[in-house]
This record gives sequence, structure tokens and C-alpha cells, in this order.
Amino acid sequence: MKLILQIPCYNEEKTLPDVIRDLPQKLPGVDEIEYLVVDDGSTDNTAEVARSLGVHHVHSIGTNQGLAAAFMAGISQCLEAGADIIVNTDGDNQYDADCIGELIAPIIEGRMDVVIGTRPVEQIEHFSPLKKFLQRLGSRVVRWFSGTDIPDTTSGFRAYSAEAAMRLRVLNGYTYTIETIIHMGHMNMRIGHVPVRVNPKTRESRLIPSMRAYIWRSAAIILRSYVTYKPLRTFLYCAIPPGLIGLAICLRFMYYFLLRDGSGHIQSLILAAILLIVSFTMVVLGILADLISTNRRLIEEAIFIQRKHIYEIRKNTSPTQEVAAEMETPSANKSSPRSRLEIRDLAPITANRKRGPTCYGEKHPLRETEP
Ligand SMILES: Nc1nc2c(ncn2[C@@H]2O[C@H](COP(=O)(O)OP(=O)(O)O)[C@@H](O)[C@H]2O)c(=O)[nH]1
Ligand SMILES: [Mg+2]
Repeated sequence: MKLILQIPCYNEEKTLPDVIRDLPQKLPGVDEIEYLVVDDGSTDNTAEVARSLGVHHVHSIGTNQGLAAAFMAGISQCLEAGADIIVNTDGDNQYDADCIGELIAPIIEGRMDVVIGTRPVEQIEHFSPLKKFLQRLGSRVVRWFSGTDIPDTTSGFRAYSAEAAMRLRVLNGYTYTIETIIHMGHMNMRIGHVPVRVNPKTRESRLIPSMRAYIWRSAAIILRSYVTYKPLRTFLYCAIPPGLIGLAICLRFMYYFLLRDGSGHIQSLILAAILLIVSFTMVVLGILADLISTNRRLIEEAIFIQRKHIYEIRKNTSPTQEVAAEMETPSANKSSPRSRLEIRDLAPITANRKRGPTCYGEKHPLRETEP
């Protein structure tokens, strides 16, 4: 059982030494533990500090692409390095690394696919009452939209089995926390949660520069994720109000037309017709969106099968065998820049984020091919 602890970092040179120092080197049920730092285009010496601390994998993205992209790049790298379990933690030393054992236990026992660490939000002193309230409210909304029972939906302290990690994908360019829960909830993954401890605050949150911006961005992510995963239901909900109002006005018109004087009320009839057309359009859009989402699911499944296939091949191939296989490759293939399909090729695309030319630029110790 190989565990990789991944830390997405943006300018974390000051706190990274403490994070790495606290990470476990041995855990029950785990044979191998490695660390992976994703340097998300830091302008400080995050990557150099990580290397000097002996981090096994340092993956530099090149330009700053945001937490969602950094997280997904890390997941792909962990899978390429053959992780059976991946734990994500923050580079600001927010989470107590002593809880990693409890976080991965349900996955080792095969009871869960994903485990999310629940912070003691109410007891965190540096969280303002407003932040605590929004935390409770936000988690409740995400639970409702995702159909899960996760108490702390914005916690970044999480453990994933390799298979769950292969199914992960994030479409927004901001943060992965909320969208992955909604996605995983709709995929009926087994998502557990365990209480975790947090360390004293080391710096202000960079992800939440202002409460208002955070609320807007989170609300947009929740709505967009819900439309993506439940399109028919969303459009049907939108079709109900105009449909009902239009029908009521229609019935009123029929009443006057058939049982009373039979003239007038043309304006209300026009309004009813408009409302019924809007409602009908919503239903049609819902059906179309549902058909498109069926395609998305098929594509997701195909990507998952490919990722799993590549993962298993790489897991069962030693680095020496890989080099031998490379040497046996016919020269025609060698002339192409990169002939072998890799897990990262199937990494889900993050919307609104362009991968810079240096993305995935760092050479992986197990990978001999160039991007
Ligand atoms: N804010 C921010 N954090 C990033 C980015 N890329 C990676 N990270 C990392 O994401 C993690 C979470 O960020 P943090 O500011 O601690 O957010 P918080 O825990 O939600 O308050 C940290 O380890 C950051 O270094 C980025 O572009 N912006
Ligand atoms: Mg943090």
C-alpha cells in the first residue's frame, strides 16, 4: 500500500518546512509514504525549499493556475507515481498531520472511497462568527445539492482511494472542494468523514480574500455543478413556475370564455401563451441537456477506464522494465516527441485555465519521456 501526501502550494516557502516536518513517515497498514508538492507558479522559493526538505516529488506548474488546477495536477502526478491512497493537505500547515492515520483508515479497510476531515469549526478561535455561520450554511447547502452528509464541505484535508482519484474532475478554476463533493455525491461514491484537528493560524486565508467574493464564487460553483450533474431536474424546476401560472391564466380565460360573456381577456391569454411557451422551452432544454449529460457520463467512464488501465500497467511495471521497454521501442516511434499515453494526458481539463507551456514541465523520476 503506497500513500502519497500531496500539498498544493502557492508561495508557501515560510510554512512548508513545518508542514513537511510534521508529515508521518510510517503509518499502520501503509508500506510506503511519499510526499508531493505542487508548486502553483509560486514567485517565492517554494519549489527549492521543497527539494531541500527531501520531498520525493516536486511538480512545478510554471504559471499560477489556481488551487483547482494545482489540485488536479497533483492528483494526476500521484496516480502516475503509483499511489494507492492520496491525502491532500494545505501548505499553510492548517491541518494537524497526526490525523492522517485516522483519515486513511476507512480507505485501508475498504469501507470508503473518500474521507473528508471535519474541522472543529465552532471551536476555531480565528474564525469570526460570520465565517462560522457561513460555514454552517454553506455546508448545509452543499449537502443538499450533493445528497451527502459531509459536515465540513470546504475542508481541504481529504483522503482518496486511487480509483476515486481517477474519477475526480473539476471544471471550475477556483477551488475543488465543493465541486468534487457534488460530483462524487452524484456518482454515489462512498464518502466518509472523520473529525480532525487544526493547527494555530499561520497566515490569512488566500482563498477567501473577502467574504462577499467567496460567497458569490461558491454559489456560482454550486449552481453550475448542480446544472452539470442534474440538468433535467434543474430545467424542470425552472419550467414549473411559468407553466403553473400560464395554466392558471388559461383556465381563467376558459371560464370567462365558456361560462360568462365570452369576450375580452385577450391580454391575459397572450401572457398565458408566453408563459406556457417559456415553460415548454425549459422542458425541451432540460431534455437536450440531459442527453448531453449522458454523453458526458460516457466520456467520463471511458476516461476512467483508460486511466485505470494505464495506472495498472504502470503499477505492474518496474522502472527497469520501463527503461527496457523504451529501448525496445522501434526507432520510428522514438522520433515522435512522446509516443506513450500517460495518466496526465487524461487529466480532466479545468475550465477557464490555460495550461502554460511549462505545465507538467518537471521530469518525474519514474518517467523517462519528455512532455
Ligand atoms: N489561494 C491560493 N491557494 C493556492 C493556489 N494554488 C495553490 N494553493 C494552495 O491551496 C491551499 C489552500 O489555500 P489557503 O489560502 O490555505 O485556503 P484556505 O485553507 O481555504 O484558507 C494552500 O496550500 C495554498 O498554497 C492559488 O492559486 N491560490
Ligand atoms: Mg489553508
